[in-house]
Amino acid sequence: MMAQTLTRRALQACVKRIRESAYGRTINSISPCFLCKGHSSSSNLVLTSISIDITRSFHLSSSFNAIKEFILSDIGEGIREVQVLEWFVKEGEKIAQFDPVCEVKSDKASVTITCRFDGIIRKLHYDVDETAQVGKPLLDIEVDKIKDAPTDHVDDVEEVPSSTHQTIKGSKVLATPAVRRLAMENTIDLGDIQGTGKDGRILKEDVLIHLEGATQHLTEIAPLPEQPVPNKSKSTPVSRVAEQSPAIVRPVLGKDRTEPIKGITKAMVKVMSEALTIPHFGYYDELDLSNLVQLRKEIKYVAEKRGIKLSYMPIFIKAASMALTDFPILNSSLDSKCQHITYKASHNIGLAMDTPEGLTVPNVKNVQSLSILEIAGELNRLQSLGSAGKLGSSDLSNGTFSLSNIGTIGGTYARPIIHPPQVAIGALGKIQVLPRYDYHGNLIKAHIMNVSWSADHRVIDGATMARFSNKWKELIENPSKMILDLK
Ligand code: CAO
Repeated sequence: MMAQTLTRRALQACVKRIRESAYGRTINSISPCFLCKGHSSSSNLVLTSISIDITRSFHLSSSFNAIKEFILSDIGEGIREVQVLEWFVKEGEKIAQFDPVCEVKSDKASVTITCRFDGIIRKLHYDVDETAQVGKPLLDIEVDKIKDAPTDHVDDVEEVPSSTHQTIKGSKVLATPAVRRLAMENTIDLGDIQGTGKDGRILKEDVLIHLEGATQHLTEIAPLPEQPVPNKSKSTPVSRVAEQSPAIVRPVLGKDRTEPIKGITKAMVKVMSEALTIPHFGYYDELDLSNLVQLRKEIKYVAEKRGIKLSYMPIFIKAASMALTDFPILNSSLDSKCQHITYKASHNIGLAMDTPEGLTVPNVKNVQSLSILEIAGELNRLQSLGSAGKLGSSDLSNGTFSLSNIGTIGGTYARPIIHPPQVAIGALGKIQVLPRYDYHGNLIKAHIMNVSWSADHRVIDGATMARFSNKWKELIENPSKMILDLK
């Protein structure tokens, strides 16, 4: 069939001829989309003789000069819905392929969606803050020309699955989908990376080296200058203010506000509801951190010279990993039917992080093979990303054990909730200077911190939890003992 062998150019020529012959009659605008089957318009009459075959052989025709629905495709990680954070385009605006369209956020990470088509934005399906569904239209675009129409293969993007095209911003970047996903998960623009593979192809190693460079850069950032202490002498004494201004009782203004649960809070609802099925066993103890406080004073500046902020947390994390080596059941996961327990090879220690958007739990991977300084560098990176709301799903997934240092905010004891499918978590209280008796019965000033453990009592008994805690405590209270087993 002649029509079956039509190339795109032939189709354009054909349309041009039809347009020419239509001028001056009732039809003054014809585009290839009229060639599709079932299109109800008077122009169908003109085209009946060829429409069926052309449609069959050139299936792109249905989208020309048509309103094309831009479907929000799979972002991966089982994400089914996202919150629209910001639109970069407006209805009526022109848009080109790979232009950023909007930023969306799932309960795991933020992603910039880029356009697949050239055309004009006709409809945005969601307002900012609304929840967009994966697999449903995100916006409608009027596709303007044949060359701009979406094709079954995109020439300037190699091996791009639908799940990752969204984050690729133009240019001929050669990389496999796995590499693109790695870059996406770490919010890396592939355009910033020099590929070392064949024809400049970007390899996984290139992304990892780039990521390492970024980590290095983050850890090199100088510590924030100290906040100036307010000049108390200049402030008005409270008693005088009280004398001058009589108390005013104001009526409550405004009204109650109801808003949808979304973003990190939504993730918290899910995880915590799941955790409700776990019978939590609580175990609490007190630690004397006086030796550790002294040690950190001495090594903090050494770390600073290497561009790394060293808090207590990396030492708590490393000690936890060393204790987990002796008690692997605390670094395990339980399947949902409680039929199997998996002892995890890696110590991916999660830390509850208080971010501007709420509680999130990124994890430091493979703590068992990291030095304390390396853990500190990684923690610095996670904190920078967390405060910018840019933690990637790889940072947030596959944790095997968790610590929650609520003591940076305050408090002594807490009741931490296990992050399923993990089986244990520890909450650390505030380090306080308190009076205690030493070994010889002398009253001394001690740096005391409380720890609260929660364990899944279906698989962990109290004695195991207590022994683990004792091991961890021994290392934290006597940090010099850690040296022997440090890797
Ligand atoms: N008691 C007293 N001071 C503490 C402390 C503690 N338990 N832990 C840390 N500090 C100190 C740090 O050493 C640091 O002091 P310096 O500036 O002198 O070094 C300061 O407090 C601030 O520490 P930080 O917060 O920058 O870093 P960190 O590594 O100690 O903690 C993180 C990191 C992410 C755990 C912490 O920032 C955080 O978010 N904590 C809150 C966790 C939370 O919300 N838990 C509740 C979960 S359930 O909803």
